[in-house]
Amino acid sequence: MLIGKACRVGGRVRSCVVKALARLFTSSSSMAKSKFEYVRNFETDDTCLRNCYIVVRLDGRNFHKFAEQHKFTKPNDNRALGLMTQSARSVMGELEDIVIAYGQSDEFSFVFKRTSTLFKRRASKLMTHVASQFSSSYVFYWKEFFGEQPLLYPPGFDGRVVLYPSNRNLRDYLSWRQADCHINNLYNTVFWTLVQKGGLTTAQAEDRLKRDETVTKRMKLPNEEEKDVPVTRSRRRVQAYHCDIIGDQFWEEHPDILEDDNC
Ligand code: DGT
Ligand code: MG
Ligand code: MG
Repeated sequence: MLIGKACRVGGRVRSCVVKALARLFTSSSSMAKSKFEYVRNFETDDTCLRNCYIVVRLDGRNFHKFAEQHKFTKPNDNRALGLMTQSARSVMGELEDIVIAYGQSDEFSFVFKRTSTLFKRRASKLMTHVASQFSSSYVFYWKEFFGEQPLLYPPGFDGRVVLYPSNRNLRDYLSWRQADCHINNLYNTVFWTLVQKGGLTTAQAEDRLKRDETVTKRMKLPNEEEKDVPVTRSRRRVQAYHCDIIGDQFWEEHPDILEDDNC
């Protein structure tokens, strides 16, 4: 408004006012900057330790309810599994340093190569990029997998970062997630067979499984390998596998995933 007034008075006056204002603005803004800048020091350093594999694990928020409201089939919904895998592919497409991703149920683990310098190894950057890319992809590709079944509300995923310093530790981590998948899958398959085919109520099936725990522990599912997905990258191509990653065979067939322990 002041500048407009000065304009009418004449060119010289206008240029003086503009200069004075510019001086005032720059000096006060730089004062303000220096006055407030100290808040940066409240940011904490979250650089991940060198030489460690960085694992980001995501897990769906309240998927018990999400699965029910979106009519996921029990115990396993192939559409949901496919959508999770597609979302993980999208994450791997964006973040090149991920060497393997393993998923089951509503979770996915992403392993960054141990020598990665992506985002200066900052945990929060890595985790939030993985979580946001995964979540937006889950929504973006929903229709491809669920067709006419509408997405009723936006799903969310939590994330955590864990560091593993050796190949053994990393393999044990992935084995732990796969063993967890098999145990849950076995229990859920027997549970829902008792309900859907055996005519038991859910309470009766739960009670029955409590008593027969040793039987279910000894059973093996015929197609259990299809309920989880390690997604790996070989020379930039992302491939999905449904296979055992606890034994040695997978690792012998993919020697490029793990890096030397003596790096
Ligand atoms: P959270 O993670 O603490 O926010 O809570 P939830 O409810 O996500 O619990 P979580 O992650 O321990 O368990 C995953 C839930 O997702 C579990 O209740 C079963 C459901 N879910 C995942 N995949 C399937 C599926 O293929 N079919 C069905 N029916 N449910 C599934
Ligand atoms: Mg969950
Ligand atoms: Mg879960």
